[in-house]
Amino acid sequence: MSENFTSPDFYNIDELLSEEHKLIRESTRQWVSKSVSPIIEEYAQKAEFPSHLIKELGEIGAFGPYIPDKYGGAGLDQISYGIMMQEIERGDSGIRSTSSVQSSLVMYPIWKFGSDEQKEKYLPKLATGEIMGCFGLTEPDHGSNPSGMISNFKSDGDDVILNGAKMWISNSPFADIAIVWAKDKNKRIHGLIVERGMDGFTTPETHNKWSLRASSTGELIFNNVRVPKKNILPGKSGLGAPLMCLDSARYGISWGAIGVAMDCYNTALKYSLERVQFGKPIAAKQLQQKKLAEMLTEITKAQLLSWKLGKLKNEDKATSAQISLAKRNNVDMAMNIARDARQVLGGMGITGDFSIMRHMMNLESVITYEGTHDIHLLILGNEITGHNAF
Ligand code: TGC
Ligand code: FAD
Repeated sequence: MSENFTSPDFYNIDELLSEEHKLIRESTRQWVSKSVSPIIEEYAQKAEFPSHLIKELGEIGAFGPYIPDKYGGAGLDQISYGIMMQEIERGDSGIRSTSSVQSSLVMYPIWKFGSDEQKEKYLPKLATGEIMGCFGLTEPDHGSNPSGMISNFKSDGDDVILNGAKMWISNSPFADIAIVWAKDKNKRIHGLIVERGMDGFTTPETHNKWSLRASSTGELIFNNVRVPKKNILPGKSGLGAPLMCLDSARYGISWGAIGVAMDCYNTALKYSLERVQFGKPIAAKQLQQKKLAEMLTEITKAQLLSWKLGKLKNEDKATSAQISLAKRNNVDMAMNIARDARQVLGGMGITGDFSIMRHMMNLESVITYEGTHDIHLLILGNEITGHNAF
């Protein structure tokens, strides 16, 4: 199915894209069809991250697409970044996670808040995938409310001593560096670059997930870890710093969810045209047409939403609340489409012969991480009313 993938474009949204956008979409799409789609189900079934894809993700420019080329990024615009996330997530949300964590949660904070020395040391290697990073904000007792975090550090000469724990961290089991958010003695949040191999730093893997099985998730544990002060990101402190990173990643997810929805829609459409019951293809039945028509409607609305958000991001005008609206809407949209598409396939829909069930399970993580569905609603509620209901 993926080899001949064409995305639904009911409103001719392609007219809104540049030739460069379309080229990026085509090359990313081809890579996904060649390198991800044929192997991803097997890796998901055995709950293993396909680590051989890291080098290829670097080669197609999926690490830091919008980071300037002087730091090894591709220097592309925000719509290009979104299109790449759409295409990669069409393959699998876990592979998009790897790309968006590296880009928006590791390279972005180093680029925006890092010293020149940090940028030169880490960004070019992160862009190729020679080194991989992860992002530690969530703690066992502080998920939706990261400002309550207890991870902390104390000054000791040229170093700080870091203590605490993070959980649910994508890519932590194999990451070479972690961007860790922790409080100083004044309870102010800072970002620190913690390197694998530092004494007292461990990254145990989280097992038994039913979702994002082809992505590696784990903890970050800091037991008196001595981190050089030169590894603190100097450019910004406070909760606003990690939230700026999240804005960038949440924007990418709004596009990624469209990729999942397109894949589910295309699979359901093709199956419904081929599957005959009661003497006719099920596509000829009104109940199945209703599902397909509503899928196409929701995909079209989401495409326009993310494209306009990308324009606003290109102009540096996108607000956090606008990003919350798009992440929340598009992931929910993709979940509903995955559920309906699964039903169109009947019993076949639950097998690994098709991508739908894997997508559906992955979306249970996507709707939870980077701010839950509820939290994004509360962000919008706050924006509309001026009343914080967290
Ligand atoms: P609040 O008092 O509202 O704000 C604290 C400070 O931050 C500022 N701020 C922002 N700055 C930049 N961008 C944003 N989006 C911002 N939102 C708020 C704000 O102005 C304030 O600044 P200042 O100077 O006054 O201190 O904060 P709060 O404690 O009430 O919490 C707000 C809330 C709930 C919206 C926020 O904490 C939140 O978004 N919670 C959800 C947590 C979350 O999204 N975690 C994600 C963890 S990372 C992850 O899931 C990666 S998954 C990776 C993958 O595999 O793809
Ligand atoms: P909680 O915050 O405990 O929420 C539980 C429920 O309560 C949710 O339904 C929530 O919406 C609701 N709730 C919370 N507060 C309110 C409120 N004020 N009003 C109403 N309802 C509320 N984190 C990282 O830092 N880095 C990563 O790389 C990362 N990767 C992840 C990968 C996976 C596979 C998963 C599942 C999570 C990942 N996370 C990561 C963590 C993720 O961001 C958190 O799971 C998420 O922010 C929610 O936190 P929580 O799980 O502690 O849920």
